[in-house]
Amino acid sequence: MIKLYGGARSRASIVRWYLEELKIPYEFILLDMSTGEHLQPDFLKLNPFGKVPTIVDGDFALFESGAILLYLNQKYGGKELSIEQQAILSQWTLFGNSTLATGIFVEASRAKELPKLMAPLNELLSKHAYILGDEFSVADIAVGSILIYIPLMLKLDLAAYPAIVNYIQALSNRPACKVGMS
Ligand SMILES: N[C@@H](CCC(=O)N[C@@H](CS)C(=O)NCC(=O)O)C(=O)O
Repeated sequence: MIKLYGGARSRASIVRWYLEELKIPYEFILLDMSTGEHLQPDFLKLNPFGKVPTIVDGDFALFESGAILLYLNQKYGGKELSIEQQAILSQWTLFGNSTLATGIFVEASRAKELPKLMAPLNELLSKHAYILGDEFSVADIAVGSILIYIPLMLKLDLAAYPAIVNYIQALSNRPACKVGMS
C-alpha cells in the first residue's frame, strides 16, 4: 500500500486529494513537524531535505508534490498518454506548483503578479469547467489546490475573478477534495 508522509496543514493535502480521487488505498503517516519528526534519520532516508509530501510505493520513494502527482497519474490514472499530453500535464503541474504558488504566496510581488496570473486563468475557466476542458484531470489538482489555499489561508478578494471563484467552489465540493484538503 502507498505510504503518504505529511504534516498538519502541509502540501501533503494536495497528494492526499489526488489519492482520494484515484481511489487508491493508502496509509497517511502524519509526522509531527513541531517536534522534528521530519528530520529524523529514517525519514531523511526517504527525503534528504526533510520535507513533505513524500510517498513510498512498494520500495520506490518520491518527494515533491508535483512529481508525485505526475507519477500517480502515469501509474494509476488509467490512460495511455502521448508525449504531448504528458507534457501538457507537466506544464500545468509546474505552473501550479511554481508560477502560481509563487505569485500567490510571495507577498512582496503579489500585487504585481496576481492580476497577470488570475486574469488569464479566469478567462480560461469562464470557457470550460476544468483546466483541460470538460474533463477533470490531475491538472485541476495541481492548479486547484493552490487556488483553494486562497480562501483557506489568505482571504484575498477574488471578486474580479468570478470564474475562479466558481471553480474553487466546484472543486471544494468534490468528496475527494473534502477529505484531502481538509
Ligand atoms: N515544493 C515542495 C515543497 C515541500 C515543502 O516545503 N514542504 C513543507 C511543508 S508544506 C515542509 O516539509 N517543511 C518542512 C521544513 O522545511 O522543515 C512540494 O511541493 O512538495
